[in-house]
Order: sequence, then C-alpha cells, then structure tokens
Amino acid sequence: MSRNARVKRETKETRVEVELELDGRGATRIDTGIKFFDHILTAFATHGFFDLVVDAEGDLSHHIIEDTAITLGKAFKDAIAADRAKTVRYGLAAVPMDESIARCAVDIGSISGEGRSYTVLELGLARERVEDVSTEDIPHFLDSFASHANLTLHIYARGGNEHHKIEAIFKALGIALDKATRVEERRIC
Ligand SMILES: [Mn+2]
Repeated sequence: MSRNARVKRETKETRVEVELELDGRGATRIDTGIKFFDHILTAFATHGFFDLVVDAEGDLSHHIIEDTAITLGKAFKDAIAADRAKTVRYGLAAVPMDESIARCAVDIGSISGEGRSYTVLELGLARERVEDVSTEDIPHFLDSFASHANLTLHIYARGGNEHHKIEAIFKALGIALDKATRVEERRIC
C-alpha cells in the first residue's frame, strides 16, 4: 500500500507544489517564502509523521497561504483515497504549549466521497499579525484545507500568546490526522 500524492497548482497569482507521504517519518522540506507559515507547516508534518515537501511562491502572502491550503488539501484527499478501507477514520488531539491549548477533532469518513466537508473553528485569535502572517489567514487556511481534503474538522483553541496558540493548532491538526489515517487491521467494514 502506497499512500502518497504529488499535486501541482499554478495560477496567475501563485505556483504551489506539494509532495506528501502519509506513512512517513516527519521529514520536511518546506519553502513558502513566509517564515512563520514554514514554521507551522513543519510542526504539522513533524508531529503527524508525514513526509512533506511544500514549494510555493506567489505575489501576496494571502494568496500563497490560501493556495497552499488548497494544494495540501488535495494531496491529502488523493493520498488517503488511494486506500481508505481500513483507516481508523476519526482522530483527536489536544496539544498544550505553555499557557495555550489547541484541541482538534477530524473525520476523514467522506474524504473519498463527493464534496462533503464541514469546518468549525473557535480559535480566539486576537492580534492582527503573528510574525510575518496575517492572523486572519490562519482560519482561512484551515477552512480551505478541510474543504479541499473533504474532511470534517473541529478546532478549539485558547491561550494568551498567539504564536503558541497557532503552533499548537498545527501540531494538533497533524496528530489528529495521523491518528485518523492510521490503518486498523481489526476493521472488517
Ligand atoms: Mn514556535
């Protein structure tokens, strides 16, 4: 069973290439030109034990983040759809980072089906910017990712430091997706 995907997406605004191996070791090569975005994508892949290559460039950071979400979502959909029959389906994670905590629940049950996804986000983000990322691009990334991967995603976060909160969100997402995509031999239907 080979669960990987390679997706390229090119528009007038951006060019994004994603290579994803679900059964990886958390090896990453990520370059979007946006330092904090690279940091949280690396945390996502490292803690989800995905091998992940992301190569992205574009005109504006909003476009790069949005189009990376779309491309990564499609890569997940393709990689999981290759063999979903025995996956666990649900994944949960709660990740603390000092004073912050992020809780994430995912359902990949409809990932190989038709266009059914749902996103619920209560992130409590207050500041306008974190490092070199506009805070509003974080929920936008998560929503775009979930809808293009066709998954149901709930994320709830609280804390006092926005960097900690967002980093915990991406780690929790990686861990929850790792659990949901794990193969369970006991499953017979
Ligand atoms: Mn950090």
